[in-house]
Amino acid sequence: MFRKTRLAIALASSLLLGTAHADNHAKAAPTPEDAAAFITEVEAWSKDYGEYAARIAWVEATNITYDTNWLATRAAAESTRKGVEFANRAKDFNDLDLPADMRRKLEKIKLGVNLPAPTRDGAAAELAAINTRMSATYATGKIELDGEPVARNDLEVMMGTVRNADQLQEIWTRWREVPVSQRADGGTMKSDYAQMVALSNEGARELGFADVGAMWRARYDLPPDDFAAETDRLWNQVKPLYNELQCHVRARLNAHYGDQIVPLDQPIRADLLGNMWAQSWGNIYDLVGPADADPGFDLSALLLDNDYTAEQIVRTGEAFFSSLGFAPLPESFWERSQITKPRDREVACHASAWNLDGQDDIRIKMCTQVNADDFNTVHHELGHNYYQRAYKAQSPIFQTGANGGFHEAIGDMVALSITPEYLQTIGLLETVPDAASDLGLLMDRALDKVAFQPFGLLMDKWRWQVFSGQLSPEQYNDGWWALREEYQGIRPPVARASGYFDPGAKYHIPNNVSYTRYFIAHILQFQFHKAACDMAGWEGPLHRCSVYGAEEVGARFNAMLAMGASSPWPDALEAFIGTRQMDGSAMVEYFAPLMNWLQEQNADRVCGW
Ligand code: X8Z
Ligand code: ZN
Repeated sequence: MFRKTRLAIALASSLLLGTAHADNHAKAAPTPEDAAAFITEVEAWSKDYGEYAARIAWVEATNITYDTNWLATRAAAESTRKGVEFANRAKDFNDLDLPADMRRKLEKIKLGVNLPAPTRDGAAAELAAINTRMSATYATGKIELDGEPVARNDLEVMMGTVRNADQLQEIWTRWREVPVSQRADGGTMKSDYAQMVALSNEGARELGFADVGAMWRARYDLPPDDFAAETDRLWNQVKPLYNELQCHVRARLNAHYGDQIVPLDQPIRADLLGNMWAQSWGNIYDLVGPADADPGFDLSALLLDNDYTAEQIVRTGEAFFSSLGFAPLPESFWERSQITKPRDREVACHASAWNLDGQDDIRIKMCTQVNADDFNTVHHELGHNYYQRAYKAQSPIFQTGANGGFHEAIGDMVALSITPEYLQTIGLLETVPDAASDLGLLMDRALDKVAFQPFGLLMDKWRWQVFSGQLSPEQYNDGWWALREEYQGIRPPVARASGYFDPGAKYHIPNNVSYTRYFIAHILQFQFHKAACDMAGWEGPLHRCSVYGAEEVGARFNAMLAMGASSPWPDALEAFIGTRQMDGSAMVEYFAPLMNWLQEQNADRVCGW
């Protein structure tokens, strides 16, 4: 089908050029040598243009101006145009019998463009301009509280510290005005988003996919429908635990805020959960933690009491990886990273990790604040950097995670080893709480990790519905809240008119970063952690296990990381933990004592929403 389209386009342009007569004989069937030459061409272009585009993207993300947006748009358009061309050409080799390695590279090339543009003239540039605009709107959108401008970064922190429901509602609603505020040209992030969906779907269909959602789901070495079913299977493993947690948290918020604000038969108000997106709830531990099992310390407070700086947090993260046997970060990491927010310019504060040259020029870009959330995020980002460096010897086509979930799980696995015992080892905590505090420690983790899972899943469920056309632009917001209610059991603090675009208030939507990767990562990191603790000979409860200093774990870990995406992900999983299946039971096992406690707490409560 697509082949026909391409031939038709080629024919039309050769007619225009008046050269139709010269090309009239049939093209010779491609050979394995042609395929090898094609792959070499893609690899060389990816390495060369990839570095150029990455440096432009870095300059833009760390200094957002008219000109850097212009440059970033140019480079993104060219990357898309070329990526789509390669994806199309890769299909020429569909019928060839090729070695597995070459076949895998060709399949990766077909899936290589995040958002494909149609091949017609100007489409890639138009799509790139839309994406730059959405991204810049998210990063730089201005928000005022009481008539004063407030940094977005500070608002995110306030959602975790403020305990006044009216003030929380105010911050929450202001944040969500950005995606619908009108530019001088009359457009909004919402109108851009709808245009982006139409254009990229057109591109995906030209490439032979049903829509962009199907293309994203195809990146997991499984047929797209099987992958969606796999995520549902994993969710069903964890859902009973989430439902108990939601029920308990609602009851405790009810005790704090009263029946008016937290009615016991309703989903929970999304602004009361300690996070701008209600995606992880660790910041309300003080309201919902078990009273008689307090671990007796608060990581944010410990960092402040010990005068930690942002850079020290990063050095601490590096030291953990060094203890596993990884080489120190290069000097250039320290010279070139953006660790704290610059005062004098606009930047994209959302944390990310980069490899600029496909080799050793690794960096993080953060607006690090000294608190527990960012302590974890630093480990998360460094995980990306160590993975990038570990697979640098692979072909550029394989320089990525075994699947997206692996990339997001590396640093998180390490952060699961931030136990009280570990904090004592590095001199942050004086006294390790005894076993009586275990429920508190588990609750703290569950508020971050278990609470996250339905959000991790629904972000892309929403996008799958949007890309498939099940949700029209008029239905974007209602469809979003239907999923938020169904999966998370939360609701907006005030009724949301359908004209709003609340999904656009979350970084990964305007930036088109697929999100199932984080859901998968939350499953995988517990599998990794359990296996790593076994390797290290740990015999106690999993939440007390830290693999700090376990070089034998580091060696096995590195074996998986060095593979990049060169083999299907079950091979990578097997290289590290010896099994080939993703499985939520490691997460369930980790939280089993908490599950028992939650069930007791909820025994006389009416759960559900
Ligand atoms: O976006 C991130 C990282 C960068 S890959 C900071 N995360 C998701 C989020 O913030 O929504 C990490 C957890 C989920
Ligand atoms: Zn990440």
